[in-house]
Order: sequence, then structure tokens, then C-alpha cells
Amino acid sequence: MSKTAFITGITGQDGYYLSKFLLENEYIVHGTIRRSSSINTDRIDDLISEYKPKQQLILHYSDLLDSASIFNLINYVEPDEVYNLAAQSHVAVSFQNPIFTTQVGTLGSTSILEAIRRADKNIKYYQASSSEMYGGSSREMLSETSLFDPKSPYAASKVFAHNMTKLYRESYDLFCTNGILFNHESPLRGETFVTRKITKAVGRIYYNLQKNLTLGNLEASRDWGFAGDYTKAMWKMLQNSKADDFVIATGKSYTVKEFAKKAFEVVNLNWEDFVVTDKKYFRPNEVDYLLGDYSKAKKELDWVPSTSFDDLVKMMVESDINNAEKEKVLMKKGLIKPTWENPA
Ligand code: NAP
Ligand code: F7E
Repeated sequence: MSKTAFITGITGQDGYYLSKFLLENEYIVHGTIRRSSSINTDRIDDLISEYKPKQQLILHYSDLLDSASIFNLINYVEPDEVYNLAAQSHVAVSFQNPIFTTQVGTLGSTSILEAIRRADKNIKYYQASSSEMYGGSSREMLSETSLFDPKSPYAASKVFAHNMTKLYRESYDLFCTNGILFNHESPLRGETFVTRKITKAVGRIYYNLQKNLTLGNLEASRDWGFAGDYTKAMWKMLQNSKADDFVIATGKSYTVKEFAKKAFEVVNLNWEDFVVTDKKYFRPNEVDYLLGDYSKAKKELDWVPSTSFDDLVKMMVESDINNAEKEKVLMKKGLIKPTWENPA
């Protein structure tokens, strides 16, 4: 019999890759979308066309801050697995919207855990924890036992949700798992995260739609992997014999500068001719360096990353070259206008 998954945040980057993987593996997928004044399902439109008519993909309006809708949906859907991916996930924006970010991160996860506890203790739960929780002040390889030292409202809310997930696991014997995922990217990454901001600009600069690229701290270093690999790890965590916490990473760290250099090299351009910096993109508090040790996931889940840094950069640049080519045609026809400056 097909399993049923319930995914919050299905319209985000990870929501797309996770639901695609589950749908291809015969799951029935229920996802939550937020009501907004403009349509926000762009990333999953292809999945909707293919799987909604078969009633394999079902969408519901919900917001993590509406605990009644969470309770009602968990009871109505009766899922085997719940993946809590919803969050205000932008670290810089979390300094500007600290209350909203904290409410979604803390109350949202608690509402789901409480709904599961009351509805059915056999439901397996995945919490989207983050490498941001570590704070990144040292150069050590970070594992499940490393200490947390959050440096943003976003990271602090993730630490709370992480602890509640562990607390529900230990207090009520629920299958509650934390995936401590390091940065993961793809052609569907939000355009205000640094990797996608860079690859989008490379495409537009290549087609003369943009002159330069303004970034913040070029020295920050991240352990960047491919989102498609990481969402498979989420699923593996819920198929494991016991609930636990797992670090998912590549074990390699590169600076923002190195990412930019590599991205411009894909189209034979020199990054230094185009990249400028502006203090407005620096954060009130920075996470300097992140490097993950995924050996527990390798040993217990048989998970390893399959996409190299070079392949990830190339995949993203090539996709954004295609996007820029289409954008140029539409712009020439006057069907779209040049975009405003990237806010983050
Ligand atoms: P994303 O692209 O920003 O997607 C976030 C999703 O959450 C979107 O579907 C968004 O809906 C939804 N959402 C935001 N606020 C909500 C609310 N109040 N109620 C319900 N839904 C809400 O994030 P992602 O990169 O896919 O990341 C998925 C999860 O993993 C997030 O929790 C993130 O914090 C965490 N994480 C990400 C990374 C990474 O490198 N990508 C690493 C570690 C952890 P709209 O489309 O309507 O905005
Ligand atoms: O920044 C620096 C910035 O916004 C990476 C989220 O998915 O991963 C993500 O959080 C680094 C930072 O991602 C710009 O200061 C320089 O040091 O791409 P980012 P993030 O903050 O690491 C973690 C694991 C999550 O959990 C989060 O949800 O790049 N940087 N110049 C810049 N960053 C941005 N956004 N824009 C710049 O212009």
C-alpha cells in the first residue's frame, strides 16, 4: 500500500525535490501552501500538472502559525511521515523580521509535534534543523555532538525547534528526527541566497542584461551541497530503524569568493571584473565558517553526497544562462521589465 507524506513548505526549494522523490516512489503527498495575493506554486507547477489529476498530490491552504489548521490537517490526512520544511529561511531577513521568524520556527514545529502526539504516535516526524545553529566561529568539523551557538533569530528559532523535537522523542517515545542540514543549493534555490544570486547574475551579465553584481561578505565560507541529494537523506532518516539526529553535509567548505570565481569561470569571465561589495549586504552578526562531518549519516543511513562543488556550480550557472536567454527575448518584446535591485 502507498505511504502518505505530509509536507509543510512544499512550495520551497526542498519541498520541490522532496515531493518529486516521494511521488516518483508511489507516495501520496499532501502539501501545505500559504494563501498569498499572487500565485506561489511556481516551483511545483510541473508536479501539480502530473500528479494532481491522479490524486497523488493534494494541496491544502495552511500557515504554520495557524495551529488549528495543523491539527485539523494531521487528523484528516493521517500521514505515515511528516516533513516540516516550512520556515522564514533567510538569515539576513530574520534580523529584519525577528518576531515572525521566531514564531514560525518555534510555534510551528511545536504545533506539529503536539498534533502528532495526540493523533497517532506512529507518525514519523522530520524537523528541518540547520548548520546555522552552530554559529560557525571555529574551523572545526561539526557533527551531531558539536555545541550550538546561534548567531541570528533564524538560528535561535531552529535551536528551539531542534530541542523540542528531541524532547518529544525522549518524553513520548515518538519517532522524531532532526536533520542538521548544511547549505544545499540547486537551480531552484531562492534568488536572494548568495549562490543563486551569483549564478543568476552570471547568466544576466553573459546576456548583457546586468552590468555587475553587488555582494556582501566574500570571506564567509560554507559547506555547499546539492538539494536533491539532501532531500533523499531526509527520507532515509525516516526509514531508519530508530529516530535520531543526523548531520548532512559534503565535508568541504568554500568561500563566497570561491563560489563567485568558479561561477564566472563557467562562462569564461573573470569575477573580479563584475563583483563589487556593499556593506548593506553584511549581517549584524556573521557565521564565518561551516564544515560538516556526515560520517554518522554515511554509516547509519548509507548516505553520501553525489554532487561535487564544481558540478553544483556548473548546474546552477547553466540553468541561469537558459533563464537569462529567455528573459532577453521577453525583454526585447517588451513583455517584461528589468528587475529591481535584489533586496538581500
Ligand atoms: P525555502 O525555499 O525558503 O522554502 C520555505 C518554505 O516555507 C516555502 O514553501 C514557504 O512558503 C514556507 N513557509 C514560510 N513561512 C511559512 C509559514 N508561516 N507557514 C507555512 N509555510 C511557510 O527553504 P528551503 O531552502 O526549501 O529549506 C527548507 C527548510 O530547511 C527550511 O525550514 C529551512 O530553514 C531549512 N534548511 C534549509 C537549508 C538550505 O540550505 N536550503 C539548510 C538547512 C535547513 P512560500 O512559498 O509561501 O513562501
Ligand atoms: O548566505 C554571505 C552571507 O544567504 C551565505 C539558508 O538556507 O543556509 C542558508 O543560510 C553566506 C553568508 O545562506 C551575500 O553573509 C555575501 O555568510 O546564501 P546565504 P545562509 O545564511 O548560509 C542555512 C544552512 C540555512 O539554514 C538557511 O535557511 O553568503 N553573503 N554576500 C551573502 N548572502 C546573501 N544572501 N546575499 C549576498 O549578497
